[in-house]
Amino acid sequence: MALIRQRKLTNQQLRRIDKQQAQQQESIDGSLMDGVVMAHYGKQLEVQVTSLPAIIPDPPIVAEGEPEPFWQSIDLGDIWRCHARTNLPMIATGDKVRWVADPNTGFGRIESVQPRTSLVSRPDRYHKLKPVAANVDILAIVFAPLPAAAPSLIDRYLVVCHHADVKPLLVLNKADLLSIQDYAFTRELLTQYEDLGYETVLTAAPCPENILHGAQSLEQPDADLGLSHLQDKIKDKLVIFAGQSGVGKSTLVNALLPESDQSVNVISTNSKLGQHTTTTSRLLPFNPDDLSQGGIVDTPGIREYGIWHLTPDDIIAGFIELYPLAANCQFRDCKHTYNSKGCALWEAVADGTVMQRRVESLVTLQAEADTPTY
Ligand SMILES: Nc1nc2c(ncn2[C@@H]2O[C@H](COP(=O)(O)OP(=O)(O)O)[C@@H](O)[C@H]2O)c(=O)[nH]1
Ligand SMILES: [Mg+2]
Ligand SMILES: [Zn+2]
Repeated sequence: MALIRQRKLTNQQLRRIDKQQAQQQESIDGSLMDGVVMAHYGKQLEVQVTSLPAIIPDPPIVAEGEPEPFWQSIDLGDIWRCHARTNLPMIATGDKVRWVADPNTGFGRIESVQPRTSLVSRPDRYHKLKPVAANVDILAIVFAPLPAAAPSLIDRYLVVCHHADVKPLLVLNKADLLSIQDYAFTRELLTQYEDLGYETVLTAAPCPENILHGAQSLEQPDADLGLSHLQDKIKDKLVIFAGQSGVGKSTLVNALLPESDQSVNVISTNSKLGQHTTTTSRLLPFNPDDLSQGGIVDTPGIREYGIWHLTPDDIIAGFIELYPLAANCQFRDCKHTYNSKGCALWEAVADGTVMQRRVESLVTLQAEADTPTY
């Protein structure tokens, strides 16, 4: 066995190292500031300045005739390109971070990540689970009379919300079509989820198809069929919109954001790194100057949200009315299928205390989670 020779340092050397480290730490501490991750491009991130550092660096003094060196002042609300320290866990859009900015390069470095209130993850194309949005308050599950709502998809998103610690909000969009298309079915569906304790809201997004926009709803003569009820519910919150294609997510998101052109104030750097291509997700604030007023995390691909990473127990935990009943099933490993012996869920279906389709949704999702697709 090879002997590892430890170099012995004298006390004086140790003291000197301690002092150097303390000095380095002090200079980092003075430059540290708060920020929020606004977008994520693989290795690079965009961070918005939400507090200024204790020590604000002075711009260089340029002698007459000398060329001006690159200098980027640190201002509240600006967005900087950043790298993360290598030893940090994976960072997501919406993360609150402590970071330092270097005015000489226009680049920042994330030093630490603050504790999260919630974390939405999804598998990347290699089926590896990636965090995509942190500190999201609400996941808006959007559905519509047309294309017709798929209740099992709503149940799937409710499971996702439960697992990510995000509050679900059921948004029935295209309410202008309610009086003519599938009225009874869609209204009943909404009531079912309200009875389970979930919040719901009706919207009609401003768009050419919406002929009733601005007019009064047949159902709620006093209600304006626009966005105000949704706006009330997501005020000061960070929201993700999910749901089937064609239900109006993009239309809603565009109507909720202050400028249709979501160009952001990204600090240009003197680097030659070129343009970024894809982003995993981006935070679009309701008020770009005040992130505490919330916003929308635009996350491509959340539609195809797989649940293979969840266990059957995780999944039933997301069925809030079924979860407490499962303890009464005759067998601990009950699959809760129609002919499972002594299944408490099906007894409750027979009693009419729970909905059959919710139990069927549960069984489908648990089976899916049991059979990974990769
Ligand atoms: N009638 C009606 N049409 C809508 C409403 N919201 C969106 N649409 C239309 O539905 C179609 C799909 O909308 P889009 O926002 O692209 O859906 P997404 O796939 O969920 O992002 C578009 O033609 C929209 O103009 C609405 O509230 N009422
Ligand atoms: Mg869209
Ligand atoms: Zn059972």
